Amino acid sequence: MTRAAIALGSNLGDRIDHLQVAVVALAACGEVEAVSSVYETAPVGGPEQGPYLNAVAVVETDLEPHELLDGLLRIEQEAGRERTTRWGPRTLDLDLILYGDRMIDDERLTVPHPRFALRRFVLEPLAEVWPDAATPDGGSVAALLPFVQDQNVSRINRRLSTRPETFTSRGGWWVTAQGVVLVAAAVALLTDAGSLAWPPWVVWLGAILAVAGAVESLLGSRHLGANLTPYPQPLSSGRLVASGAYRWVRHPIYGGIVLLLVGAALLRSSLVALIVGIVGAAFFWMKARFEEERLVERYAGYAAYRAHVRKRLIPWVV
Ligand code: A4P
Ligand code: MG
Repeated sequence: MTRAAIALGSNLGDRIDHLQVAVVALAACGEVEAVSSVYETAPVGGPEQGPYLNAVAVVETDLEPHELLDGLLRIEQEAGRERTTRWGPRTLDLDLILYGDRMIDDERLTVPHPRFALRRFVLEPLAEVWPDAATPDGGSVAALLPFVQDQNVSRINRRLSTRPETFTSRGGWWVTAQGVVLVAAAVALLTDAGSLAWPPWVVWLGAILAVAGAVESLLGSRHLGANLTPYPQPLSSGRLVASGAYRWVRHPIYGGIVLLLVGAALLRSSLVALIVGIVGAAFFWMKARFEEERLVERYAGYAAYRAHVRKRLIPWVV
């Protein structure tokens, strides 16, 4: 068994998913002993391109170095890797950084990776999982770190798992809770009408809010087309939905539901429904926040989209 370090990088499409799938797939190359944190890193070299997510995995392997390289290339292929420009954007890049303390240099493989010592996006995660790894000059990985501090690298709050885990399964709790909120609102609206004697203008305000909410939700779903998710998921190659309602507000469907719930409660003069509506507003605000954290991790372009479209749920309001 030999200990090998593999650097993972992605800046195209669903970045975190590509890294996650790769970590699980690495089991075919050996035993995945440790996986570093995930770092968002400024691109080094190549054309102008979006930021990368990088990480390093340590694998105990029985494969010979060239067999291991073949395994890595296969995983890259499965992630839809296309080779166009050198150092250009990529769905997934897997580089063999170290293979024990072996030195290899032939037409297919150079180990240690020729540029790893110059790159903070490799050294920082590598130092986390294998700090005393020997470098060709006889030093250690940790000792190289001070020389690359000027490069922009920040650790994100997300671990990669060696077992398959999906955004959908993690989002399952939110979807269930959303169902509970919506059912509670429907029950309150049906059973508690007229519990308060509100003046007519409040009832009118409720009608206006409810209609505005329905319009906002419908506009939101219309611009998602077949890709019906309530947030601006990229359509293809990382291009975000940025048309229609999504030019003004980042979560129009959720925002519309909030307006509809509160508006309908006022319209029906129902205190219980109003309370459910307010709880629902807080809930959808938190759900939108959770999804945004995931989207920022996943898509290189999402942070820029967020800076451009500032409102989250209701245009001009919040
Ligand atoms: N090859 C030779 N040695 C190795 C090795 N140790 N590991 C050969 C993997 N492959 C190795 O690789 C081309 C060929 O290199 C392979 O077929 C293999 O036979 P490639 O993946 O098509 O090309 P590449 O990755 O674009 O080339 P290179 O020169 O390895 O690129 P780098 O140096 O990996 O740079 N900025 C940030 N922030 N984060 C990044 O991850 N990555 C790059 C790519 C540029 N800038 C980046 C990042
Ligand atoms: Mg590569």
